Amino acid sequence: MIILNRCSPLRQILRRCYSQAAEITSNKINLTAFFGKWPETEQQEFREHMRIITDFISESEEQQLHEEIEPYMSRLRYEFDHWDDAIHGFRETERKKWFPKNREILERVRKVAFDGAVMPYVHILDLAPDGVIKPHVDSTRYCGTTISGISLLSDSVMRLVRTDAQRYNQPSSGTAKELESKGSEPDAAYRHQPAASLENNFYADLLLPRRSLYIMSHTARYNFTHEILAKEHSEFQGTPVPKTRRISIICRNDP
Ligand SMILES: O=C(O)CCC(=O)C(=O)O
Repeated sequence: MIILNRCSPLRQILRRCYSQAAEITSNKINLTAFFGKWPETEQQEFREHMRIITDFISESEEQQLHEEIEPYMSRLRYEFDHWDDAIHGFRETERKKWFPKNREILERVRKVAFDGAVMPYVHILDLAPDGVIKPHVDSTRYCGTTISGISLLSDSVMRLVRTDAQRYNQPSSGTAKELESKGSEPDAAYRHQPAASLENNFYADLLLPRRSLYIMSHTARYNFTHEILAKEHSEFQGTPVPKTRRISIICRNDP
């Protein structure tokens, strides 16, 4: 159960966000911090294509998801050497069949994030407290326009950095195959790590509160790397965001 004590970092951030009245509509907190010189149209698109829904699941739903996953997950060992070097300190699995009450939650994800069409296998990624997801772009060979994730057990900060690669205007500028032939997707890896430095670039930090759902699609999914900041760098707008063990329940659509 989350108890936000009066001084908790998340509460401080939310209080500050709430006080930035101009940026907030009645039920929308600004959980995105923009850095660098964003072209206006690209920032507008990004806002549409990178959404966070806070309190997407209740505390008891978080618990029931955790209870279903934990018996399997706890038997796996955290891996610190991922074959594509994108993730450290993690264990993962895929699950197709869910208890009915958890199936209902995934049905809500399907409706809100995917317009109905989602892959049947759900990816579960359990990141150790000292685990990290390094900057990468999910391969267009294995994943379509949209990636969504429910965060369990911990808040975290996700950073999206504009890649140097040519802008991918899905869907008209090319299929995954065409992109590969242009050199944008060089191999069959699940995750690519294209050049995306912070210098002379623009990027965004997103506060992902525990029990929120993020929906990353189109420009946010194709033209930006995403990463989960390591605990020693986990801060949002200057306030530390303690990252403990985090489990994400990730849905994707077909390429
Ligand atoms: O844990 C998350 O929410 C993101 C996972 C991710 O980036 C990946 O599996 O490629």
